[in-house]
Amino acid sequence: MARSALINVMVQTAMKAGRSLSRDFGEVQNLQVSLKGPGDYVSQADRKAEEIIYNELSRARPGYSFLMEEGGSVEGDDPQHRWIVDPLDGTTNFLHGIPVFAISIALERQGQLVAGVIYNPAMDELYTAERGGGAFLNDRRLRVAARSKLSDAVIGTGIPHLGRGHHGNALLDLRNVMGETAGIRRLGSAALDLAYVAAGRMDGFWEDTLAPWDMAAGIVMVREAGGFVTDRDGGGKIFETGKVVAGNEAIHRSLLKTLAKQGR
Ligand code: 2AM
Ligand code: CA
Ligand code: CA
Ligand code: CA
Repeated sequence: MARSALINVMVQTAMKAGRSLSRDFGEVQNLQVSLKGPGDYVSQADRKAEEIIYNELSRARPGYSFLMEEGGSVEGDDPQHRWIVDPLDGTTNFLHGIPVFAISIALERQGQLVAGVIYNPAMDELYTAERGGGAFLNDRRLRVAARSKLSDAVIGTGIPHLGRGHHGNALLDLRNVMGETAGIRRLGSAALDLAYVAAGRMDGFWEDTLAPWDMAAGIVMVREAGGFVTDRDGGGKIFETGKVVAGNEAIHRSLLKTLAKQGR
């Protein structure tokens, strides 16, 4: 498989940040950790990986803008291009020694998502996608799962810790979807949830209260694997609402319907 120059830059960057995360994963007990909000931890590992990504991408594509989880927005001279970066998606897993975490890098051109790379260094799984060029896991072309019935489907979700007593809506959704599927999975990394949908490992995924950096690369991945990704109303306001629903065409449609049910 021949990778484009753009994907190569993103892959080299993600791998370099991945080596940094792998080193830190080997000695998580020594990392300094702080709390940004309820259940939202950040460690030196997140910050180091983000610095590597920022430096590498700035050098390879001078002037591009950035939106990063830890560093926020950086306006470049080139307002047409923006990197959307989560240096460590799944920090809670990482800090607990659970090898389910990833680096997520996406590129927006004139407001359109055009490329995504998601890398889980602990499993050495590299997901790449470029608009119009398909999605890949390492060298293998990806395709969303073919299951069409929600009752056969394994569906991923996430339940953010928003503080005591603030889980009501997520629990109602969970109850509505759970009864209609073959199983629910909760990986703890939205980027990997979307990558798994692209790979056909999970049939669908939904989550509320996500940020652009959690989803950007995953959205490209699922679409390039033939899947559908929208907000909860079936529209394109995913970043604006922070709500995402993904799957193949049939599962995506069924999920939207189930999530719209009474009691929510
Ligand atoms: P993070 O590890 O980069 O913070 C898990 O469901 C997803 O939600 C992950 O992508 C995780 O990203 C994100 N997340 C973790 N804590 C969160 C919180 N308190 N609010 C919203 N999202 C959160
Ligand atoms: Ca975080
Ligand atoms: Ca994240
Ligand atoms: Ca993060």
